[in-house]
Amino acid sequence: TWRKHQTSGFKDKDGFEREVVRHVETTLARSLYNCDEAAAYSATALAFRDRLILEWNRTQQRQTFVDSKRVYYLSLEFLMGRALDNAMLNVGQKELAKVGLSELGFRIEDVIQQEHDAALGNGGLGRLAACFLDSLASLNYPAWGYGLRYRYGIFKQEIIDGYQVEVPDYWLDFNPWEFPRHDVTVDIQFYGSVEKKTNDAGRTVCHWEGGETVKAVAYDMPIPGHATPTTNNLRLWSSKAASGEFDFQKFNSGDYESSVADQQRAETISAVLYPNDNLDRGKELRLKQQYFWVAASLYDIVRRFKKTKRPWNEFPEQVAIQLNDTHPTLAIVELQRILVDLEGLEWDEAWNIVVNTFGYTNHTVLPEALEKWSVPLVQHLLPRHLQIIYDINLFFLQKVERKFPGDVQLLRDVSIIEESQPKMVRMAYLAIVGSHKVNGVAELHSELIQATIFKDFVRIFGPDKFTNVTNGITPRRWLHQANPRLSELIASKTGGYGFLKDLTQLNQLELHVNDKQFRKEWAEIKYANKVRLAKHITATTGITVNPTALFDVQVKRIHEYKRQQMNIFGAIHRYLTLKAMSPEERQKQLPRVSIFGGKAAPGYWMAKQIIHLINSVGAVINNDKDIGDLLKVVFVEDYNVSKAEMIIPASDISEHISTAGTEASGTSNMKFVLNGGLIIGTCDGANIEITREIDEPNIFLFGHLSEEVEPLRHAHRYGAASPLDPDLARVFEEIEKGTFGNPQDFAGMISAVRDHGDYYLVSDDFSSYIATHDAVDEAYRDQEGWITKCITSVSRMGFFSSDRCINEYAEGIWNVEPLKVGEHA
Ligand code: 26W
Repeated sequence: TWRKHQTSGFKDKDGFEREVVRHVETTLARSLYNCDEAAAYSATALAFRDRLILEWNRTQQRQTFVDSKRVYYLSLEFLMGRALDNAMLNVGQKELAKVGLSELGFRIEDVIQQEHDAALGNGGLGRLAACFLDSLASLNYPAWGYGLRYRYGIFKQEIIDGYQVEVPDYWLDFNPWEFPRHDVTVDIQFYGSVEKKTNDAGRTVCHWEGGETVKAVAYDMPIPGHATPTTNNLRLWSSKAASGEFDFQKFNSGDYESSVADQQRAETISAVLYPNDNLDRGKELRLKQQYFWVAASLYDIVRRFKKTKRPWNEFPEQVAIQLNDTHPTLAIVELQRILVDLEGLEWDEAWNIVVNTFGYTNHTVLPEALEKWSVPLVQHLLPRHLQIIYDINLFFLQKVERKFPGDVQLLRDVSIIEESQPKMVRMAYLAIVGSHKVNGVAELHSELIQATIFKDFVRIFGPDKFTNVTNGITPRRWLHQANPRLSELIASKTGGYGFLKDLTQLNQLELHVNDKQFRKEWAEIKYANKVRLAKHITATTGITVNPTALFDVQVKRIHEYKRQQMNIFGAIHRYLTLKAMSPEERQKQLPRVSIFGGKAAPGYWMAKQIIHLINSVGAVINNDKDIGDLLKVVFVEDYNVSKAEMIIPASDISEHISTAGTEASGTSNMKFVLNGGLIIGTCDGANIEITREIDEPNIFLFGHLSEEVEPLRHAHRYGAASPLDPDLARVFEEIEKGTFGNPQDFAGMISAVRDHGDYYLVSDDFSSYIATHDAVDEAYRDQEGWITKCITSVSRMGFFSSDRCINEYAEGIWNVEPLKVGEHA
């Protein structure tokens, strides 16, 4: 029915083909006779883009006309992946495109594969932002995303001789999905100084003067909702020299080089995504990126509000801004500056508006990830903002002093300014003080931040300011697009594709859990997905894997807290166990493929060592004649969103094995279960809520609990810990013998566990990890029982849709409502 309102789709396959041909012949200036798959992709994408932009325009008009409250999602990362398949499915025209392309001589799968991922993010936080955009549009919320248009996204990973090598990801070569808005620009100021002046009313006002100016240019990407005409906007800012292409004065005076240098300096701001995930390095260029993006976005938001001519006190009724972690926290300061310095509001009135506008989401408890900026750096780059931060802090500390008189320690602890050498601005504290709601991303995580890093703020502001919104994922991309056959099978049992917009409808599957034909098709689909992945593995690594083996997958950023090292130690242990068996005994073992994927931050030495060990272990095991198909170890190069879409549907068991209390949520855990895979995991992040939903018999949990972690670490520090796990000791011995290459290469990984306090408790959890993997084998031998677990789990995953999650934000934090579409054309 929604398509009745949709006026911009292709009427039929012929209409689609005409548009493709037109783009091939005119936009791409090619003849149909030398149109390869790349050109077919470009033309198809352009044809769909034309359609999307019409709906985009209508959506913007509708939202302007209704003028209800809008949501602005500020994120330094949007890990979008490919757009074409998603666009075709969301507008409901993939079938038509498939027929049309085949009549033109192309297979739609091959055409889709031509697209370069938009990889403007590191991992979980960036992909979450992308899922949120999909849900916001699909649910018809008036919402914009704001980010940076990096020229280089996350690097491409190559594995050379077992080592990670980073290659730049230049993705803008041909990007049909963006619309440059050369008329939408904002001048952004840096450096300079602050002058105090008295205005006509006798009031002191601060002027931020001088310094350097850089131009922000808007690039818009249409975000189509699923089965709705709503097409929202993702606005990404690109930096340019403010004075045009050259500074003509410098140019004319013969200073050609420095005029080019100025231009390049400006363009550097949006040049590259910082590849650190969960590590704050305090680089000046990163702070420049943050302010550049935040200032441009706020200017845009304020400009839109001012057009409505409403009084300032209505700002929070019209605007909700969500801070995706602390990266955009300067937005709080910038809005206060706009209101006080530029719009002339009183401090308190302005601050009320600010606090009621912002919400802050925390995504990590790792102390090394909590952002701090040195006061001298902020002073230099943003002198007026530093003054405002000091004032915010002063008024906040006065409030604390009134509530807890004489508690000097508390004042020191909660101060936005850390009294260190040099002094530091604690961005999370600033974000809490400047927001009306603070949320974590899974129940355990939200409890932990309230009990640990933010506990003083709970005392000061009361518990209502803090809340939980458990993460979710979009079932459109992570089921329908990634696993079309499973989606179709589910639709055949649940009465159509309604589950894609109301994921709780999956619960109807449970009625069919004993249906023989259904179970058979279910198993066939999983097998076909494994065959597809097996082919990719062979094509890219030369390793042959048996698709009937148990596929055991861990794909995510490489980090010690995620414990890929424990996984590879476990694989070595399995190898040693197999080697010690007689050939007869070996015959009875279950074949397994241990699949890894993920990028290490370029400067993260230990993570790179882990990748090297995985590859070195694979090189030995995969070529051991005694082992054959019983164990393969594979590292899939360059894990990204489009690889995830292939890998996740092919998994039997996936690993979510972080040290308890360290993984805020995890979102791939949800994707794996939704695609009919089971989980081995710790009691951490969203694993806990997944267990609650799908029930304990359907998940393989192991390891110490989060409340046990501190006592164990303490024991390690004071020499009171249990001795090294004997199986793990045996693994270390084998590495040190040189079985997997030069043991020197892996000495750091071993000593971190054995000699340096085992901070991530690899040894403490190792025996239960191994035992639980044995339980996985046992369960997998019972194929019927396994399939029952998988179907039951999928049927109970409704809670983890990002639609549910976005509705919770909308109700509990933003106070916005969906816009009824079709009413105001
Ligand atoms: C300052 C450097 C930096 C960069 C990125 C610090 C921290 C980050 C992110 C907050 C790290 C991140 O991606 N966190 C992940 O967020 C996901 C979405 O909520 C969660 O599912 C993951 O558990 C969490 O690690």
